[in-house]
Amino acid sequence: MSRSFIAAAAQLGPIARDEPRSSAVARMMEMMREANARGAELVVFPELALTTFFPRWYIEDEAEIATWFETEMPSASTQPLFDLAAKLGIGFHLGYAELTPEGRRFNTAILVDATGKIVGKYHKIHLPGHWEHEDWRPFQHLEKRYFEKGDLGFPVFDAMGGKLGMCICNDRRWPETWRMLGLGGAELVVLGYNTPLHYPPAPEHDHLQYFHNELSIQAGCYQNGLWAIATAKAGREEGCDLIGGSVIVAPTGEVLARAAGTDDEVITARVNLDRCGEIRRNVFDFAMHRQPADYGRLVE
Ligand code: CDV
Repeated sequence: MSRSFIAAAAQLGPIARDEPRSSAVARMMEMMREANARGAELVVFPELALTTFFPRWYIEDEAEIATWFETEMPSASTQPLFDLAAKLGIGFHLGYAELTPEGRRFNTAILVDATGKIVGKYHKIHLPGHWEHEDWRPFQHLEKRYFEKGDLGFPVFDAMGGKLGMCICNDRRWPETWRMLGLGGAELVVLGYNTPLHYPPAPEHDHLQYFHNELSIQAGCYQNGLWAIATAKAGREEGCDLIGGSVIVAPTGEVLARAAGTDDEVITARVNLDRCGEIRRNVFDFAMHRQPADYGRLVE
């Protein structure tokens, strides 16, 4: 497979609380067709892409919580997306809430190859938010309540002719995420996010939400010499505004494509994995310049 290919971020607009998975999947299939028509070989969908962002509600009833989770993948409602990917010969990345056979709950992302086969899985490690209902918040962010911390580390997979890693939303703000993936040899990192425009614990930074999104991704790409495709679920979802700003970023840190709005939108750019060397053979040549013996505090 060529190490130079067109890739797409397929940003989703809001998903209503009562919108069935079949509707979200139909929207993603339409964007997959558009990405394919533009020559894309990989399409990246957002975090928790099958439903509304349910951690904004406090739910006590276990049976009700379970309705937001997938017990199998592909499932009856997602099978059409897998079938279309195989028919078009296009790979994809998808985020969803996973309930394992052992009853464990994860915020999960998968990588599916051009034959429709799952070739990689990641469980979100940096879970933001809180555990219990907090009255003062205009909306909740209960990821710590509904999900366990990821147990798979930061794996890197052989895909798209190179090495591909994943992370999910809040992970992108942490330099450790990018460094772990960079040290694992990742040449492309794909991720999805649901980022409210209003961050209740620090509202004085609300006007910086788009800036901090790009800052984190651009820094991660540059400091590790890798590509990123970052895809939002965006727009006013059940009264909560989510940022858009999906981007495709080069190893130089340059933004090559950016979503313009906050609805369903496909952006594309050519990803040439050989360009990682522009950074990795130079200022961030890890073997030559990294000094891990002096980084002990990072893992204390
Ligand atoms: N889904 C997320 O992880 N959202 C966080 C918000 C809550 C800060 C984010 O990092 O965008």
